[in-house]
Amino acid sequence: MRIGITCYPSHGGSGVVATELGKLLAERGHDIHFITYDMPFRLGKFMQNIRYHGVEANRYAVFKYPPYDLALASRMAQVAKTYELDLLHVHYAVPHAIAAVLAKQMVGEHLKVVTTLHGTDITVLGEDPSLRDVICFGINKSDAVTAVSQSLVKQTYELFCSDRPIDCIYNFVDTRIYYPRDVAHICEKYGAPHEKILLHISNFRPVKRPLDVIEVFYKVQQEIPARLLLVGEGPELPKVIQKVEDLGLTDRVIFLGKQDEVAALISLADLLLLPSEKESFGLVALEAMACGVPTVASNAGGIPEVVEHEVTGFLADPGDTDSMSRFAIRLLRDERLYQSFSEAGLARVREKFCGLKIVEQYEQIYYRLLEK
Ligand code: GMT
Repeated sequence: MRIGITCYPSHGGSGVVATELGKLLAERGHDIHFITYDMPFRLGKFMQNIRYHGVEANRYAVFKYPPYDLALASRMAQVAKTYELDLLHVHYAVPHAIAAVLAKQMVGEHLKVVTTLHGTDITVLGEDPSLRDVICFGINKSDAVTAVSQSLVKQTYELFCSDRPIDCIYNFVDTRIYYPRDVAHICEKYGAPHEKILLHISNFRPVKRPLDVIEVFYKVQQEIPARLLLVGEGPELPKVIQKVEDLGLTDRVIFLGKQDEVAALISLADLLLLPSEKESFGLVALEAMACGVPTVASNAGGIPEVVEHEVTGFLADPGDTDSMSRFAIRLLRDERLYQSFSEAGLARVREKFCGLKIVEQYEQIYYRLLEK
């Protein structure tokens, strides 16, 4: 098949999933065309059947806002015509689904549109009156819609009262990249051998509750020698830095900023913290599981579909940092429990979230549409 993929190319779960899916589809012989405003950061090495088409919005002086959505729709249509695409698979509803529907109108009915909902495009933006109707339009006019967890499927139905079918296709990890790596040689950079390493990776937006990460860590390090690695940047970061200082944790917390390759960093950690307010899936918890690292998280949204409570990690209500720290301490102190969580996580990844199985589910949807 000839497939156009549009996503946010910057750091973020939806862009990662879209890029990894494109790479796997290319490995299976499909022609993949990324249509994005920048090269997706995970695209990596050159592959003959992957092309990149940039999107540039005109900044003409009359425009208060450069018309990116229209430029995207126009580029999608252009690429679809030139390369005779069979379908556009867009990740994140706003504005990608709407731009794709517009492109389809320019190109013709034969161009199919698949929209994958990732979370905040529904749970946050879907509640914004300025976007609600247009998101609903994008969902209803797509030829197929998928969501990354059952929880997100349910929330989409509730918010939009839509009766169009939405398939749940879980996110996945490439286990050739995410596996328990031997990182002994870099461990000493981040902590002494007797110290446990806790890790948080996010975009530091309020929905991730990064201040709770610091609270949990504060309680853990009172009981167990530990360090905290923080990966990513975002609006809450200044508050996080302040809290780290206020609690006297400066020499225990390491800020690593944005990182492109996190597999080795994850393998370095003993525990991942993900105390989010909202989370449709929690890709980073899956990546951690694939590296044999258990997670202590909130039970928000789709997280319980990824992290099995008391089997591969522990879950508590968002904001309940007392329970989260108690769970973390219990897990870090009990070697046998830790080992069983780590092994159960690896098995769960193989069983439910392996790339090959997931890519086949997307292919089934594509073939179903093209046969129609
Ligand atoms: O977490 C974010 O704010 C980024 C967002 C994105 O678009 O990258 O993440 C969403 O999509 C990821 C990939 O499907 C999911 O793993 C995240 O759970 C989801 N984030 C939220 O629902 C808050």
